Amino acid sequence: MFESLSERLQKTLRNLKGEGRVSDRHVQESMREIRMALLEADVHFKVVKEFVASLKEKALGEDVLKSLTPGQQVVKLVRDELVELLGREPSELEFKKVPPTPIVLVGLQGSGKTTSTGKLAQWLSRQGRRPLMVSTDVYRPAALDQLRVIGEALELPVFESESRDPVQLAKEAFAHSRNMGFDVLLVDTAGRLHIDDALMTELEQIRRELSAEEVLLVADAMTGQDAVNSAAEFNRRMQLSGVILTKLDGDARGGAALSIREVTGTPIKFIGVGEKYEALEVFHPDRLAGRILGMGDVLTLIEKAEGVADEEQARVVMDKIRRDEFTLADFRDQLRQIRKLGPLEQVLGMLPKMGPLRGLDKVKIDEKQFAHLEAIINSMTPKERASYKVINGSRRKRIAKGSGRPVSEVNRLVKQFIQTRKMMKSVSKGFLGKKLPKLGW
Ligand SMILES: Nc1nc2c(ncn2[C@@H]2O[C@H](COP(=O)(O)OP(=O)(O)O)[C@@H](O)[C@H]2O)c(=O)[nH]1
Ligand SMILES: [Mg+2]
Repeated sequence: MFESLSERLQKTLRNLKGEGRVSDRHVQESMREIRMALLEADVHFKVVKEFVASLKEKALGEDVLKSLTPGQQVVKLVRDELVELLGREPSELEFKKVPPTPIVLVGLQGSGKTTSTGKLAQWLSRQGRRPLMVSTDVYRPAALDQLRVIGEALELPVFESESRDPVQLAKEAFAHSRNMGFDVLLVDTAGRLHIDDALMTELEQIRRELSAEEVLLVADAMTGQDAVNSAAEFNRRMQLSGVILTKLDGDARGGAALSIREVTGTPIKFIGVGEKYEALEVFHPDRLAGRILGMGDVLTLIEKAEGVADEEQARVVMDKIRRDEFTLADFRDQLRQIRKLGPLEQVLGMLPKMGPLRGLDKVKIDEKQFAHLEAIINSMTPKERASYKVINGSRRKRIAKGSGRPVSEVNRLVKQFIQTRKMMKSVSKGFLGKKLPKLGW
């Protein structure tokens, strides 16, 4: 899912990241690209307009243009705007103080209500709740059978009765859950191909009779703008408390996810990502934003790094690298900085799983190695630290003795240092556009 949107956004932002400085023009052009990418992903045009306007204002702000890493800053802005659009914090189900809590699932026919009822029942039961399911879709006998089959497969109870009146059925099921100690009642309702008045009246009655505060709209992400429009209509009639966005495993372009919250003001609470009953996830705005931008937790990493290294210091290092003046002493400083970020494996684990840094997240790091590297550099004379080229064979032997490490390790360090210089040079030219030279450890 979201592949084309991610690809386009990533490409645009990659171009920006490569720039040491960005100008107004760069930002304007990128905004145009972002706008196109969102429209192509089927995001509602009003949402796109506001999104880009707000982004542009921030991106053209002093902070970004003057920053050392303007491209990165823009990426961060895009990500923050996406998170904002998607609702910032995950939105949880509200349970009543006095159980049972009724949860009514509504939506168009085929959107995934019945499947989601089963998925949610299982999810709740795994959370330690005791859910009961009921279908009020009395118009199609097959609908009742469908939920019964799901209940059997999940080994979770489904309420049935003689009644063929949807509101009556819901009331009976509610009384049954209270009497039998079920703490959640999931009400799977009938759907229509289009929203119609009779159905809305029926759903509204069910909501009122059960005093249901959780009314979840089940919307099919594959239907794009239609899902958004019907969500707006359902919301107008039903006071929705949230959305379950289904079929995000398919080739949905993602526009629905990005528009629903903004258009309805209703949070996405869960997403359906497959036909299996396990395929239900709590919706995390930040994770989806990250996924769209294909960036793993790299922003957390940037934030951490920002906390450790101050900009001025970073500027000095960058200048040194550009002028080829990066020394072993600087290398040692950098090693110390990196270690301050935390255990290295954890740091590498935050890198994106795709792109040029692919695979680095799985590298095993021996923390002791870092201490050894530092010991070796400490055993060098200031002159050696300032210019690695003087470190000949006899000096290497002396350094090895002084640090208590084998000569082979000293050799390796010098080699690594040379490679790191090379790599940093290409990083300083914008690493996301280029392949990284292989690291030697
Ligand atoms: N791929 C995929 N299919 C889903 C998902 N949710 C539901 N479906 C499928 O969508 C179809 C309609 O689902 P159903 O629950 O009967 O929809 P209802 O008419 O709203 O009750 C079924 O074939 C489901 O297997 C999902 O998250 N991913
Ligand atoms: Mg159904």
